[in-house]
Amino acid sequence: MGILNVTPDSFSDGGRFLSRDAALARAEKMLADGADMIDIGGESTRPGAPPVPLDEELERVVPIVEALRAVHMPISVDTYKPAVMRAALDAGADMINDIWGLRQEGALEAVRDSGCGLCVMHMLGEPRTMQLHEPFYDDVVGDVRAFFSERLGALAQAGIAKERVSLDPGYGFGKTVEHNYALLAHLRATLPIGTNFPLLAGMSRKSMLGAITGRGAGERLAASVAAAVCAAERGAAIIRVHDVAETVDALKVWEATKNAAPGGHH
Ligand code: PT1
Repeated sequence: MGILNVTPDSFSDGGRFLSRDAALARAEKMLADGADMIDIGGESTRPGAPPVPLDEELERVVPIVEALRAVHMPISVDTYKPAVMRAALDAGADMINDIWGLRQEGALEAVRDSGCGLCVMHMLGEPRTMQLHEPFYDDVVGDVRAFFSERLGALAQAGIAKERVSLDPGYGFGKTVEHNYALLAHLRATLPIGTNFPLLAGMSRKSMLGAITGRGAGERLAASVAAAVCAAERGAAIIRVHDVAETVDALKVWEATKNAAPGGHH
């Protein structure tokens, strides 16, 4: 899954049509580099980022969904607002990626009848404040698993088929560095017992990588690729990244090890 931010700071062009073209070009490059889906986001949800008003998010996201839809790209939309979900689905989005795990009032109803794919992410607290106070868990992997079970119950109750759902532990969303690495090391153990939902992992360029390497946000490519391979090895089915070409190369090497027999024959 390739990340396409459509916030005003993400494209230097200024004018609206220019940025629509720039977004389309970036999406096309990510698909050519091997992405299977483009994740469009109109509001930054990194720690401390301010919320974006509804009309602003709609203005940013919907034209880009339409532009990508027109050239038949698989589209995910990263939003927690039910009105944006509805507008994105009307415009042809294939998936809704919700950092709030469809907990906002009206979210379940907004996605119920469309048949779209869903990503239910775990977050402790809310983006503006989630990293301000030291996040606390009794047992982070167990707590995330319990959260997934609760949300799966709510989705089932709303009549949403489980085949539509993927689950994401939410790296960097109300977690310490230790919590994040526990969730990476034991990714499969976040799945509710007896289930096999696709797991989505998003660690690209995040501070959990800076904490280990000492590198700033602009120099975390190698760490991001390593994290992606780790996540794949530990059961991630979908990996959300900025640097598609580099990640796809690394995952091809990882995948080649899966079919290799000890004798070196097929
Ligand atoms: C994610 C994700 C997302 N992350 C899904 N959607 C972001 N499903 C946006 C940092 O610590 O992991 N899964 N949408 C971006 N959020 C962050 C969080 C960015 C933390 C940076 C950090 O640096």
